[in-house]
Amino acid sequence: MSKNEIEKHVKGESLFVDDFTLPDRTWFASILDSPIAHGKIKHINIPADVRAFTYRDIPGENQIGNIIQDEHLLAEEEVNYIGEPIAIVVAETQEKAEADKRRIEFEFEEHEAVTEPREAFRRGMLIAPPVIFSIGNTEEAFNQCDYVIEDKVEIGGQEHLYLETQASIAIPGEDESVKIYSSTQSPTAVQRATAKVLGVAMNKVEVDVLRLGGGFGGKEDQATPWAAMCALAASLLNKPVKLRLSRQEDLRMTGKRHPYSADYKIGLTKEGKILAYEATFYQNAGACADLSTAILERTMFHATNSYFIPNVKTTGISCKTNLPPNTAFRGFGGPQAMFVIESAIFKAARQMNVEPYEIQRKNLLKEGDYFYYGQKVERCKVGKCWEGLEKNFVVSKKIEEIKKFNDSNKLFKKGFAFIPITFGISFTSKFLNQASALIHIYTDGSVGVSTAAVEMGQGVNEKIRIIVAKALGISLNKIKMETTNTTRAANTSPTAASSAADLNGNAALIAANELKKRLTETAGRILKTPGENIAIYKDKVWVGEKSSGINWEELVNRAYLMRVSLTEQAFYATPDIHFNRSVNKGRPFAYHVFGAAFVVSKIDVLRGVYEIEEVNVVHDYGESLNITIDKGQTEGGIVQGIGWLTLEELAQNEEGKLLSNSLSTYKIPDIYFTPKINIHFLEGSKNPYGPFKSKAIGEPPFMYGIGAYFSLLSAIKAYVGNIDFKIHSPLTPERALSLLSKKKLVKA
Ligand code: MTE
Ligand code: QUE
Ligand code: MOS
Repeated sequence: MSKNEIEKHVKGESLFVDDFTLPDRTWFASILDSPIAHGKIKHINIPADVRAFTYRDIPGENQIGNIIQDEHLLAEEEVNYIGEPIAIVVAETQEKAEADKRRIEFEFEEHEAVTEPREAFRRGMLIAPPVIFSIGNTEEAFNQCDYVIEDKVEIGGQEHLYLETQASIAIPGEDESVKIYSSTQSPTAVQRATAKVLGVAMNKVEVDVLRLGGGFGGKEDQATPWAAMCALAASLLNKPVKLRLSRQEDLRMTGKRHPYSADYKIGLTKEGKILAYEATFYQNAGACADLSTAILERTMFHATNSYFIPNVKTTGISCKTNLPPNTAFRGFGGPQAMFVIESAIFKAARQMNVEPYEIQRKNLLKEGDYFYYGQKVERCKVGKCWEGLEKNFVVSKKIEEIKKFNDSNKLFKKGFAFIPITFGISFTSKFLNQASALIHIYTDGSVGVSTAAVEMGQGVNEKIRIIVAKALGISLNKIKMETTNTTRAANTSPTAASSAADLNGNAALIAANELKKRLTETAGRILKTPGENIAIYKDKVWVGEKSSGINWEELVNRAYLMRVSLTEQAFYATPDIHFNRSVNKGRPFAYHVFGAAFVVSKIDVLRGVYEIEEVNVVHDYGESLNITIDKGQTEGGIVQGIGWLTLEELAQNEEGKLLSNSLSTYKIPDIYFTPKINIHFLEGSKNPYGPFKSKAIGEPPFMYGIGAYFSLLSAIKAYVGNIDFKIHSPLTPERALSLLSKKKLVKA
């Protein structure tokens, strides 16, 4: 019997890297990191009795950059952010490694640090040349508009705060090989970077991943350095080495969701039709590229959220600053883009003296429209989801009640906001849209499935088990998901872009269908009837409607004796996707996920403290593989999205030092802050690109959190009146209070 993840988590039986039994003679590593954001290392003095490795000890290349080769594993002469790794200190115990680290003396020459993206842009510090996406002619269109609104938006970053910090164990083997246990979303990225650093071939590096205690994008590119440092130390010492960051180290040294600063210009007719939209996104990339360019590109794709706009021009600028390299985080740049257009609509509504939802509804995407990057809008469900809010939650009545509440309450005000979402599914780098699966059926009928998918709490393993069980016609408990291992699934794409269940599930489905076909033919041979008369379901072999008396275990064992292969490997590559970067047009996404939410909030006007009361959602799941998992992903995403725009504030001082460097200064939503979440599963959606017509779920619900921000602004407006606000996220209680204080108090 194989248990599912939830059961193991609840019973405390799930293992994480820190729980693994260590081999004898394992040493422990601690990382010496830069205390300054920008400068030169003048000298480092490592005492003779301290074991430490610097870039000089690297046998291969000191380079771990993925998309752009601009990231050292260990700093050479220059440091570019606080927390940049300089040396790996190793000892027989963790305590000794840390004590030894404190005995290392160093001297720096400090240079000026830049932490703001617009400042970096002014100085020409860019990760890559700016990118422009456009359609139509915005300048001409603005001339035809009755309203044109221009403004700036400031968007904060976000700490991933996965429960399990970055961790890895490396065990050296014979012939220059190394085996790495890593908490990574991208086993192949770890394998490739480690091979490069060690100067060995990729087949010398085996990476194994059991599960992650959360990733959220923070272990896509950024699990790599820790695994590579661990492997480097293991290889140089010829001993197993464990490296696990403490929470404070993890907060200090790893990158976060990108903060953005943006300019926009939106033009509308007096009827509320959006005719033109321009936006410039200044992305705060941090000190190296990491995945920033791919993230910025997704920002461009989602610039118009769920709206059809005929004239659009967006500019994306990835700015290099002296902060840890910012990285993937649920939504991958999409949420920032959607926040900017929602800000523009909020401001336009103020100017036009209408509710934002009137503009939102009037401009929703319709079947057959085109996204401004050239993709046709197909199987569009956003209008259905929006209408579903009234049908399922009678939101018009909720709005009436909110108005009544505000009329009769002075010290508390309620607000509401609608938020539609449209999120493209596929990696926008086409080559990443591939996956493989390897299925073994053992002679006792039990099944082992390996794919490239990494389980990180999102339920991908359970979804793949469900797919294989359905396809083979056997019960779930016969199927075990194996670890994600580079020797069983090679050249893996990261588990990311919400695509892991689609890509790996489709690969597993192909493999399972092939095995099923083979076993059906085998049963036909045994029962002396053509294969097409045979069916396998409920763990039994059936001839037509009648049980054949042969069960799954017996069939498998007979097949083995008849020398029929009980193993299948399969490959899946998403069809129908393409994108031409010379014109920035194409069909980058296999499909889109749609949804709409209505968010109610309440604010204490004297204190600025608030509550998000309820989030009502109609979401398009396709045909859900598992309703419990999909509901959990929706709820988790919503709470994480609300946290990003409300409580979670990353504070740095001008020298680039993280001030919100512990959980007492960085606040995330807890169970008391979590709103009531009501979810309606949209009916009648079938996704031709998903296994068993399902849809991806991991990232899209995060963006319902945007509704919480504008719901709070609506509550603040109910108190201060229709005055102008600066849009600056997160809307912490402090910031809310400062907006509330703008009320002009008239003396009686
Ligand atoms: N859910 C949990 N519990 N833990 C996670 O780390 N990561 C999110 C999302 N949901 C995450 C999660 C992110 S960023 C992505 S891209 C998807 O899960 C990835 O998994 P999927 O492709 O299987 O949906
Ligand atoms: C969404 C994603 C990713 C993405 C594009 C998306 C992602 C990712 C990459 C990427 C791109 C180019 C590379 C590379 C990775 O693109 O997670 O190694 O060379 O890693 O739309 O989630
Ligand atoms: Mo998710 S940000 O694509 O790991």
